[in-house]
Amino acid sequence: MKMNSIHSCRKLHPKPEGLALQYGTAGFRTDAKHLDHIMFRMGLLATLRSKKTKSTIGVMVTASHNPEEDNGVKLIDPMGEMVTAVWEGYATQLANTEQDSLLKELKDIIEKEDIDMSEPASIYVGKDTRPSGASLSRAVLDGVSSLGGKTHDYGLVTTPQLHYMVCCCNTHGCYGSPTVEGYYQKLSQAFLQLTQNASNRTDDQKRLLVDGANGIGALKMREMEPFLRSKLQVVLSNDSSSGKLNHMCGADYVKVQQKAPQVGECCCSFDGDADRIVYYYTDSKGCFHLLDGDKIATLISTYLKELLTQAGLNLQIAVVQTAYANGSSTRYLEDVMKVAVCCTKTGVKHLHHAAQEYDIGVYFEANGHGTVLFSKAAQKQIQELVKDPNTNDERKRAVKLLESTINLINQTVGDAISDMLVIETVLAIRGMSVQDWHAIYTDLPNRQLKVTVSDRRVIDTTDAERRAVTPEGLQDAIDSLVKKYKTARSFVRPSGTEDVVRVYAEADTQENADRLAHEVSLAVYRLAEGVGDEPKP
Ligand code: G16
Repeated sequence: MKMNSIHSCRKLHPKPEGLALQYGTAGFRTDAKHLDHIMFRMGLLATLRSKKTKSTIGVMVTASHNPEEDNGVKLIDPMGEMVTAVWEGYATQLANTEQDSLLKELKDIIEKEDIDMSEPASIYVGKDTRPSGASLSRAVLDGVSSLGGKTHDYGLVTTPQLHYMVCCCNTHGCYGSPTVEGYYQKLSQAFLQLTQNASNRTDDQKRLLVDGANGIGALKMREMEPFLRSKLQVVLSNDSSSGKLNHMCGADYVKVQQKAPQVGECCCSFDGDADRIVYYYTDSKGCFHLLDGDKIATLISTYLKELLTQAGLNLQIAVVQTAYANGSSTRYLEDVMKVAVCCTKTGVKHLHHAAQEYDIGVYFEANGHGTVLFSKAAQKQIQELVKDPNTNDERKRAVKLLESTINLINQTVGDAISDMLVIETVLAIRGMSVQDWHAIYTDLPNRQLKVTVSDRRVIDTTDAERRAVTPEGLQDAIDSLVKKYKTARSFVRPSGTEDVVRVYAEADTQENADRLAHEVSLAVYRLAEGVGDEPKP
């Protein structure tokens, strides 16, 4: 092992003494100026992971929905999924080790994991459009080369594109070709195939206003447009040409503020690294209507369930949600659609794992982060039925649609571009407008707030984050506040991407949801050492 080169290189990326950061919901995230050493060390760790798994590993430099000044890093495992929990632990240890213990920490990981250091290593690196991305991704590359690993720097890509590349590489091209062009070709071919018979869509119905959050998604959408051959007319706003990343735009702004950065009959917003999407429209009275991750999960699972029935396939389909899922969506899925629903902690990694338990697992966080997983067995059954000469026309049509839908979906992770094309496909095939989709069920009014406390780790939760275990008295306080309102629910949890506690409340009216969220925020502020002024209504 080339310890000498680490010795010399680590001087370039020193860790500020005492700084401690956690590998959170989606990697490390904080102000970009604190991240140089983290990036270098994640380059080192990714190299070890690559040697251990004998596969290509991804490192994405992004802070997604966070403000432009922040940055972060996510590690991507061989099949394009998030790195495993044990390695998240190593990431935190390595990140927080003081400079003079760095070599010892590396040796500990190598020993624990029994890594053969003579194995080659290959790392794919990507970044979003943040100004800090260039120097931070160089620090990742330095880390990899310190341990003799090889890198492929994809430069500016969306997070899901990098996940896709990693999966393509490790499946030796079975998942697709590991290039940005290969990604556009795979998705656009599936989209064109799926929508070829939905020719009754008017130009107005093909028109979609896309808010690119002033980020990488806007750049990549522009590149992809010619591949869609006018089957979808994308009108881009917040396209990175002038505005600030995620500022008053993007999926997180739309979902949390419940406000539209653009007015139209059919709009969607990506987030900063294009792994989330939400839809919305403004009606003739000027009212804003949101179609979030829950609505997307409902639309897609209804479509897949219908195709399974038409194809005569007996595959189990389930929807995975988090505590943020609107109560109405869960009721609709369970009671009307008769689909199994399961709830996990926040974080795509948790939903992804749960979805792998089913033949078809549709997972979406309410914030618009999600995708669909098809088990190997399910994909095999679908492919066999396509080839079976005895399949009648109706079944053949359904099973071909399923096959193309699988190609359109980025199964490695939530992907705003892929999800958008799936949604447009479903709407086109079913002849639905966004307004028809919105009318499927009515969301319970809800509100999300943030509270700043001196140490958000004092809040510990259980039951998929639906109940607070600490600080003492907080859950009792929430329970008695919830009792004051009809069809109400509320929970609190420490964010894993920002230094805040998140508060969620839903109730029978918007006024009550707002009131409950505020009262719960006050309880958090008082019982968990709130910082600054008391939350105002
Ligand atoms: C990340 C995660 C999501 C999570 C979101 C908010 O999204 O990938 O799973 O829902 O952060 O997490 P938290 O509430 O813990 O801050 P993104 O799009 O920012 O990568």
